Amino acid sequence: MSEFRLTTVEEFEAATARLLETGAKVGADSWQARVKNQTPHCKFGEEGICCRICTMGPCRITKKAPRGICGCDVHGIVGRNYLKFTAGGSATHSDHGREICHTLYESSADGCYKVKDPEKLVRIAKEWDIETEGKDIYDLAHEVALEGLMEYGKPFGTQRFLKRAPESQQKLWEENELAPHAIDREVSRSLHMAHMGCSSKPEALVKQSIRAGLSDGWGGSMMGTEFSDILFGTPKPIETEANLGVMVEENVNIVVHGHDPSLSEMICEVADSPEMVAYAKEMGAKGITISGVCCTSNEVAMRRGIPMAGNFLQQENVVLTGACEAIVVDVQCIFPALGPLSKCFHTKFITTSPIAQMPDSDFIRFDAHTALEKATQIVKLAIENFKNRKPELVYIPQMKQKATVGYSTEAIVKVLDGVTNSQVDELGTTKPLLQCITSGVLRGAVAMVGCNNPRVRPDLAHIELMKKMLANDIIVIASGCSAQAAAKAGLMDKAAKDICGDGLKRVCELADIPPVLHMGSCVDISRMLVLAATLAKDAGLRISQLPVVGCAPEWMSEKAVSIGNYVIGSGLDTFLGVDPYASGSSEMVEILTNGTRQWCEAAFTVEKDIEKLGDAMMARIEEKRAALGI
Ligand code: MSK
Repeated sequence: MSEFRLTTVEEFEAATARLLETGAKVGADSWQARVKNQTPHCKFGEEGICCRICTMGPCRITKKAPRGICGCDVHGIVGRNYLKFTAGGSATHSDHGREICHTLYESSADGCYKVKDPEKLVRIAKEWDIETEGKDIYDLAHEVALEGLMEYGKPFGTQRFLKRAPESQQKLWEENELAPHAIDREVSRSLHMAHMGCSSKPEALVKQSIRAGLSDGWGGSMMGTEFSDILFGTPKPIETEANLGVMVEENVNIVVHGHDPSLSEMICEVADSPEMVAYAKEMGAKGITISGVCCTSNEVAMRRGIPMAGNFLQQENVVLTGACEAIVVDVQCIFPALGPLSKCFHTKFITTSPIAQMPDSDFIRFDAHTALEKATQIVKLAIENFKNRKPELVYIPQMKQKATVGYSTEAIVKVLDGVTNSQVDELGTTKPLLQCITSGVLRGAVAMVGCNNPRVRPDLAHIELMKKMLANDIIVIASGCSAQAAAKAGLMDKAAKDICGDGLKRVCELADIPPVLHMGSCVDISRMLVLAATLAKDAGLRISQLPVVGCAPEWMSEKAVSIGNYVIGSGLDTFLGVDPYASGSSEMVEILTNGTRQWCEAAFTVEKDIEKLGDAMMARIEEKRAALGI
């Protein structure tokens, strides 16, 4: 009998409660307490009906005051807020992608950053019509990076990676004026449209939201993913572990948090060196443990098997263990609360990017030229901090699960080759996966993404929805904090096949995969776009015809709205468990949940009840199957 057992959300919560007791002893604040202080939330904000884009207001829409001072109605106000939200997310992901372009540009044979996947570099250069013959690999890297950077501001033309989509999708984008131009231009056009006295027509605002989202998904994020692969290697299946129990009491614990792998990769590289391990021993520790939180954790887990301490709402927990010598962050999803919290313990809160500067942190500026030197400084600081631990505050919940991660699109295609008996003539096709879907062995696939959020019981929706999909032979691919929720629960352990329906269980056994495939970080949702595009092309279908849907049941950030826009913009219905501050406008609700179908053949469903959300996803998958006659 297998000893496999999923970890429950109740167990996560019990561990957190124990950590909060430590927090109470030292007077630490927590997100749980701040949620209480912030409740009830502002109704106007929740419904998206407060406008503060000029100083005539702020204007709030009520029955008595149905228009703002400029005369804008509720639909225009909600639409503009939605577009600004999207633009914030698109800018953030895309700027992450730009940083990676710069890192690639700085790569050299004797520098801090090298090219680890030259085949991918050459493949992308050819895709972009860049001459590769006889070129030094670093000359080519610079050329590709420069071309990538031009995607942000080029005056003419649309995003290069759009050509990866099936022609039918490209046609839809062209016909409906959704094809994004330069990435920065789409963000800037969004802010322009949402400025006082510009667009107030919901259709126009939603269309621009989709375009700005697409410039993220098929532009900034896709470059972030692809160029990270070139620099740090394209992920392949690798074993790791997840949850707070990955921190080791006897070791120096360094937690990396944020998004950009340029920092975390270098920290891992340095911490692994014999000199640093020896130094840690000299300082009284047994060794060094690097673990991660949020997407930077996903990046190093996928490529190095670095364990995942937790996801977004566990970032305070790693400090509350009293065993974290340093939490090292770059950009995005970092609680400013980590500053004051770390002061209650011995933990060093180290910020590294001019983009995310926070009070009560040690700022050690990180860049491509000095990466090795700065990473060494950070690791040494953490090691030297080991002696400052307060033993009476140390408690690491002994809770962790095994996980197999590293399922890039390339890896998925490769592992599923073994599933069917048929000879796969052409390496790199998704035909075996298609055969599983067509035959009904798998009913379809769900892309589970996004954050966790105190608005819903954290992690519960991710885990319960995944279990439901697996039991019904729907394979799950996951990224971001959703992937970490799955890993913490044990759904990325290959033994989790035992909770799947017979068809999926068989596929997991034949391909030797877990039923939830870890596809990476938030920018790696671009991998999901490539997978969906390849499936559609190999099947001769439009993306919208595939029995595949997207789901973000606990999302919270602007980036997630941008993602939602590019996922529906690419033809995949998307199911949300949290409303995007749009419920105040009936017109906006209608467009987002139905109207967008006329432009991109997909729309959102918003449903807070997890059971109903899961049922709706399965019903949509079955509808798509029925339409295909499979
Ligand atoms: S980290 S955007 S909390 S998924 Fe990418 Fe997690 Fe959401 Fe940040």
